[in-house]
Amino acid sequence: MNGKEAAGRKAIDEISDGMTVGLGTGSTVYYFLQALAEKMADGLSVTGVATSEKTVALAKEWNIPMVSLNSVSRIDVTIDGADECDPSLDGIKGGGGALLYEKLVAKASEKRIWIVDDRKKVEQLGHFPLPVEVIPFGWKKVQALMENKQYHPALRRNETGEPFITDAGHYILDLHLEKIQNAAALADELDHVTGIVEHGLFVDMTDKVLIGYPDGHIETI
Ligand code: ABF
Repeated sequence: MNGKEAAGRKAIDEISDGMTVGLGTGSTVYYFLQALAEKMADGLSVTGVATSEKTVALAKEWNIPMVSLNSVSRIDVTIDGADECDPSLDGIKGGGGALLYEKLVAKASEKRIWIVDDRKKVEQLGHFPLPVEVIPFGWKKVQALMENKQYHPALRRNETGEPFITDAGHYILDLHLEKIQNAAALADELDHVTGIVEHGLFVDMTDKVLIGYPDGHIETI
């Protein structure tokens, strides 16, 4: 068992019968969905709210009943991955391109839990490029602004070299910052840039992080 699988399977402890569960995106969440499907085969009953088309497809494959975010009044708990997490439980998300829907689901959740392996645990955010979701119209103007700020933006491209397109039809600029001195201040700055739909700084947006290690043990922060 690797760290991601250990964390993914441990997250099952947070789920109880009848819950509405936000289902994140990524390979760590894949292990959680697998464990959830096993528990459902033993009688657990939950309803899922997806954060990406990829997750919808996995949930369908494993017969996890899904509802849309618009149709639920409350999400009991959301289990999601992350790309980096620091000691204050702030993180960078969006390496998989699902940051906008993930943040919408997280904001609608009573409780949020991240599941990561030990490689995601950092002292300071920023080494992982910060995803910034932008609308295609005028994206080069936003890129130029980020360049002027020395944020070293790079348009995310897919394997064919075309711009990566998010589920919402947007582009992503990845900011190569290396170190983020003040995540809250940077998040506020990006929140006010016209053309930026959302960014991957999740500040004060998780209640618990389950960190899985290669030997299978779990650290909870
Ligand atoms: C998703 O999980 C994204 O926000 C993040 O980029 C990704 C991490 O993927 P993995 O679990 O595959 O490392 O929630």
